[in-house]
Amino acid sequence: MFNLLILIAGVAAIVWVNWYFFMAPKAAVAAKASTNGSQEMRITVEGGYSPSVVRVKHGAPVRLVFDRKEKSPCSDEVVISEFGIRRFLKPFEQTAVEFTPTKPGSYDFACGMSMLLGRIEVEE
Ligand SMILES: [Cu+2]
Repeated sequence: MFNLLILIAGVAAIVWVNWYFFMAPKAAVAAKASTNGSQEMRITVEGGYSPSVVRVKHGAPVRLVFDRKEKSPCSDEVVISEFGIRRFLKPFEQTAVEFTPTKPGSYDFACGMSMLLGRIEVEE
């Protein structure tokens, strides 16, 4: 009986971990307007992107500052294909990426191997 309880708890923990990391909706964080009119967001790169979902408005320049806190080869590059961006991120440095979304939509960004994932939500 006790073993069964441990089994159930174990299965529940595994289900929760999978849900949390792969299916839970990630809250979008709105970029902040800077003095020069661009929308800025600092994204920490360490085993993933934090925040991973960034909300911006269309029609104004966006400046994403990737703050890479690791040297794992996985996050060497960041790719935002919709905006034709593929940029090398130096370990333990900040790399700014700029583009201007012209229409609303949801655009993915990822590491060079599409393992680390993020999303840019462009609103009206
Ligand atoms: Cu990768």
